Amino acid sequence: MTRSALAFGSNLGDSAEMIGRAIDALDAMVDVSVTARSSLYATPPWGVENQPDFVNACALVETALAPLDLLTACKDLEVALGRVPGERWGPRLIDIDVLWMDGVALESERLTLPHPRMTERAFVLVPLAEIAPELVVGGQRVADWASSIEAGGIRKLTD
Ligand code: PH2
Ligand code: MG
Ligand code: MG
Repeated sequence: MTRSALAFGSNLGDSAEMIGRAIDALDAMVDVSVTARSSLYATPPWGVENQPDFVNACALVETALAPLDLLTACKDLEVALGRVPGERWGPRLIDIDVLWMDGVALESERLTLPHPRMTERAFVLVPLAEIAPELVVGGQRVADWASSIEAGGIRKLTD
């Protein structure tokens, strides 16, 4: 089993409900167990600014799946939950990103690990720091990345 960190985002529909269903569905998979889930956070949209605020969260899992199989499981789950193709960085019902897998450095067409932009995004770092402060990416603890990033506008929702 390999430890992995996942990020969840949604800004269409009942976003809190979508993220909860996504995490529950992952936990129900035979090859994936959720070991920690962060609080939900309301976050200002990044990339394309003219869209509703997002709800974001992170989870830690233990998985028997290889990296690309975990990615496929996440992408299939997005579709099962109703995601339809849309603009890059645009509004979405549910987005599930594989951020990190223990001991895995990978650069492929479908997946780069650790996620190349995770240390630049407060909407990832703030929830991740809540459940995995000691995780090291890019030579620094997630807690340190999170405390040095501009996180204005991010609000913790009730958990
Ligand atoms: N996801 C994006 C683009 N912009 N902004 C926030 N705040 N949260 C997201 O999850 C997000 C985003 C593309 O995946
Ligand atoms: Mg994303
Ligand atoms: Mg994605």
